[in-house]
Amino acid sequence: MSNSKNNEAGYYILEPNLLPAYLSTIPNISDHIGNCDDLSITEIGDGNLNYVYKVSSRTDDAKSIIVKQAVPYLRMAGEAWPLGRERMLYEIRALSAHNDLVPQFVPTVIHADEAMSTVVMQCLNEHIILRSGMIEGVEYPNVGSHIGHFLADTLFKTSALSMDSAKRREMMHRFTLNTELCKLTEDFIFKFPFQPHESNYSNPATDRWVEENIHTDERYKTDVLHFKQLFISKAEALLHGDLHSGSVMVNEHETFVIDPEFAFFGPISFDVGKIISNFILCCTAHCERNGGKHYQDWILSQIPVIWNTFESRFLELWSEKTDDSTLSEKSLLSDKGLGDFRTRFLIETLQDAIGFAACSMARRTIGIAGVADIRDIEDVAIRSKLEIANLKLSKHLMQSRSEITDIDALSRTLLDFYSENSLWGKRV
Ligand code: ADP
Ligand code: SR1
Ligand code: MG
Repeated sequence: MSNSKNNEAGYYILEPNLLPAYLSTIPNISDHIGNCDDLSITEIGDGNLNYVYKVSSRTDDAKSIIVKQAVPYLRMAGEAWPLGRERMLYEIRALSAHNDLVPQFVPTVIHADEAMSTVVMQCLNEHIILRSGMIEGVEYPNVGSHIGHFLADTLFKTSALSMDSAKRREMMHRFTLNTELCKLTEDFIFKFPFQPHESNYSNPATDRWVEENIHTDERYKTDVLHFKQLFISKAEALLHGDLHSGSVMVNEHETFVIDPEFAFFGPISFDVGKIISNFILCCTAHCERNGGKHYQDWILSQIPVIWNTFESRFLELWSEKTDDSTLSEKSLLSDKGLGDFRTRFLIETLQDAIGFAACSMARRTIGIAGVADIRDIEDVAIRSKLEIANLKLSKHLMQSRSEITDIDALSRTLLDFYSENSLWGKRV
């Protein structure tokens, strides 16, 4: 192949017909999919950026793998929007780091090919995307605690609370140049949704409200800018960087976190806030979807489960630390001083997570990359009602975050908002 998409040494786009030959060069691949001449290949990518294939043995579907390749453009926009393939390098590095830290929550990597911007990994055959399950109103008994556990372990163990100074800087160095994806976040989460922009989504029933209550609200936009600055400048831990409910795969028992291509060293509260915002967006959607109040209650119960598991596991890891990290400071502070430092750290993380959640809710409502929970609702007026509700809630959370000093206060704030705005669904 010799077109512009295939013009770099060692790289070509893995069209489905090229996959068998490519896979046959991977040592021991037959252990995973059997004979490479007898494969079933399906493109299952529903993400915004890359191509994802499920490759299975024709005779045994249990023998399946996932092949994910980055192409040199943004999939959702097409070839006219170039995007460097380097993102796969960071996905490979983050998957490897997460496999070291929390192997129970991430797919196993079978083969990583930087030249081809491709990763071959375990196929989560018995799991579905959390967003899809939540849209259908499925309650996953372990998902909140698994997400909290994933957050605590990945974030604590890559922070200066845990790592030795030099090792941490070496690790940061391996993620610092995830430039293009950080820039996507800077623009598509913290900028374009908050101003008129050609990439923004439009619902005629919502547009005017956005113009009058978002684009002209200097106070709110100043807060958004504050969080953009935090995102850019607070290199606290190795983030997943795109932890929404489309990056989590689940079943009744297990939870896996996929798609860490946005990984970089940023504020812990960004990952925490992003996933919480996705639970809130889905909660609002079920005011009109089939889950109704019953499912909304379940969703709202999971937010404290995520936070409480995150907090208790984070503190457990912290208290186990001996004094070899940059910030554990057992030799510097008394137990009381250290306790105060920990308390302040966690309150700040919660409040910043609420601010990031507010930004994320607005971008998923106004920006190009919406969430199916809301965007797939066909009735324009109903969709608009939910969009405006999410934007009002974003503003409310942004404004009240400094008064929220524990997770119960966040739960009360959410409950009050849904009650005061008549946002409970019919099924109870
Ligand atoms: P993108 O980077 O384009 O956002 P994702 O990594 O989110 O792509 O993958 C797109 C879709 O492919 C996911 O929503 C999921 O349905 C499927 N997928 C990705 N990884 C796996 C996996 N390991 N096992 C099963 N399905 C997967
Ligand atoms: C153009 S922005 C695309 C979005 O999709 C990814 O999942 C990230 O959330 C990114 O912001
Ligand atoms: Mg992705």
